[in-house]
Amino acid sequence: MTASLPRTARIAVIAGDGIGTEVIPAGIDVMHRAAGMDGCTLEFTEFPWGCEYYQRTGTMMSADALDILSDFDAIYLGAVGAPGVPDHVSVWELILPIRQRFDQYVNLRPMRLLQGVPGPLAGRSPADIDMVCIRENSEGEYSGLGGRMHRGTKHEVAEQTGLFTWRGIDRIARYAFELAQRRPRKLLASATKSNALQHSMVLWDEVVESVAADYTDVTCRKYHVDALAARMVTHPQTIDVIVSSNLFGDILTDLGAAISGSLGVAPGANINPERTHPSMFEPIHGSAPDIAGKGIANPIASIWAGALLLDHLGMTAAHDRMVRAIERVVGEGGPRTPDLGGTANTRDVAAAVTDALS
Ligand code: GGG
Repeated sequence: MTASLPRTARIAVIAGDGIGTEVIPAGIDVMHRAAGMDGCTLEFTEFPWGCEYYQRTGTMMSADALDILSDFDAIYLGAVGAPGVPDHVSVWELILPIRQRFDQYVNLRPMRLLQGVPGPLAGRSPADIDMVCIRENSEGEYSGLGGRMHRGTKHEVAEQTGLFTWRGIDRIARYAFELAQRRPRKLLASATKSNALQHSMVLWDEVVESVAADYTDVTCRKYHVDALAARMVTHPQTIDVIVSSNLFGDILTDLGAAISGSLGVAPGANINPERTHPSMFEPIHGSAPDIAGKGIANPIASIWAGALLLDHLGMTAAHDRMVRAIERVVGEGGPRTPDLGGTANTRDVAAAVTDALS
């Protein structure tokens, strides 16, 4: 029996700061059109949360923000961060509480060199760079545990504790193995550092190894994260799915975006696989204050994140249509923003992707 297509979806939008406010409207336009082609209606509700809100009110979101967001089918996030607001405030008062409260423990980040993009690695084709990172998104190095003592003195001490649980590693590893099983190469690279982190990463290795026994059709190899970073550059064609801790995945996916040509093309999905809470979709880039306001930010990462959102809601045809349109615009010499060597602006690229939907 085929599942019926959802007819409407309610999506909370937090465009946030900087270029988030430029790329998210572009993504919304494309999503409306792509979903509308199947007769689906998307209702977007925008929330003014972010650094400007913080500067006015002293908090990044309203006190009831998480309760409000819990009523939506999904959350579409732009970027947070602005000069004058410490980065740990913008991340710890908006992105991380949403991920943690809604148990979005999977951070899925595709990293693909699209046809026609001049990536920085000489001689590499799209077949060589086609990876997905499954980053643990609820604990690890971003558990928030720790503190500072003797502030402002020469005796100051800071402690940041990574929290790794058997359950947290087991569930992210299973998600990654299941994804690897559905991909042609069926390869899984586990990012570790158990030679130096003798508690957390040894537990990580043990749990990943025990989960591997349930997925014998997947070839799983562990790599120390430093060696894996080098391998992504020197032998990207050997990497398929990566499973990583929170911090390692954050770093590896910026690297993966860079070898795919630009951070401006890299989407991310913060997924609650059990669907007990809404999932959140975002470009992986930040607010880019250096180019904010110029209208030249690449909207592809946001459009692609929007496609992942629709796929999560069961609108798979709309997802496929959006990804094909991105591939067509980039691959057939359509408009490009400066990060990809072009001179087009955000709106030109979004309009070209909308026109390429079919
Ligand atoms: N696109 C959302 C954004 O602003 N990301 C910036 C960032 O540093 N995020 C931290 C993370 O992904 O953990």
